[in-house]
Amino acid sequence: MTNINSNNAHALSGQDELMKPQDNTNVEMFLQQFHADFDPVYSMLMNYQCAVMEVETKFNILNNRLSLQDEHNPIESIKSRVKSLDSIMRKLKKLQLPITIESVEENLKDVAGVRVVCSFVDDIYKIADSFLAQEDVTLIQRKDYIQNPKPSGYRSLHLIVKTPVYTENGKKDMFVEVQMRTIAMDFWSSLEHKLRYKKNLNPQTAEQLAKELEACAEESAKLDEKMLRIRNQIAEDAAVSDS
Ligand code: 0O2
Repeated sequence: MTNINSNNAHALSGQDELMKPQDNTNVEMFLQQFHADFDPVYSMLMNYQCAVMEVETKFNILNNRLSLQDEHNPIESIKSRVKSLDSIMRKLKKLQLPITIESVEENLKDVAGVRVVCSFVDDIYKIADSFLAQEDVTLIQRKDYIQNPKPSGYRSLHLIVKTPVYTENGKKDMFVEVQMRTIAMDFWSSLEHKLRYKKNLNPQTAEQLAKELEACAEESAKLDEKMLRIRNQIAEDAAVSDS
């Protein structure tokens, strides 16, 4: 079992002055200890980074292939992140889970995150189906907050998948959280995220803004529907005039 202890946690937080050897003659011992503490954590984060790159590549390839069929790029942008060591440790603590690498890999499914932003809602489902049909992608959990928005108004399709990364020690299956949404949903959720994390807002203002945001989410969903209808109408008319 590999503990994430204060030594390797500090190392990854960039607080390397805490790691300075007291005496130069001890440099070798210090380095030995440093690598023993640091390397397993670094390797874990690297595995998540590789999983993110694998998943991003899959979406980039799907985007290129589907653009041949539909004459538009269904994906507008892809954003990825690996959770920071601070957030990983805080989440383990909040869930009262052991602070070990094994515990991270078993229990946390959102350390690697990929956000896929599409122009149109139907593209989200088309791309999700093609992604999930790939043999090295295993669906673990699907939450459709587009069909069933959260009370806040939040809309997105969430997929937790497992996908392999190939390391110097062989294959390792990694969890990746994929969030798929339209440009409008993404715009909304970044603003709502700001409100969610503003600690010093007066509660009445916060409640008022949350209500306004809920109404914005409804309007924004209607806009997504209208844009899809218009795009389909353009495609149908173009097909008629081509025939
Ligand atoms: P952050 O800071 O974005 O990473 P869990 O992830 O298991 O703790 P839950 O509720 O089971 O929580 O997962 P869920 O509902 O699939 O949500 C996970 C992520 O979706 C969140 O991660 C947010 O990124 C996003 N999300 C969910 N609900 C909302 C919402 O109402 N508003 C906004 N803006 N984003 C939302 P984190 O870790 O909570 O936050």
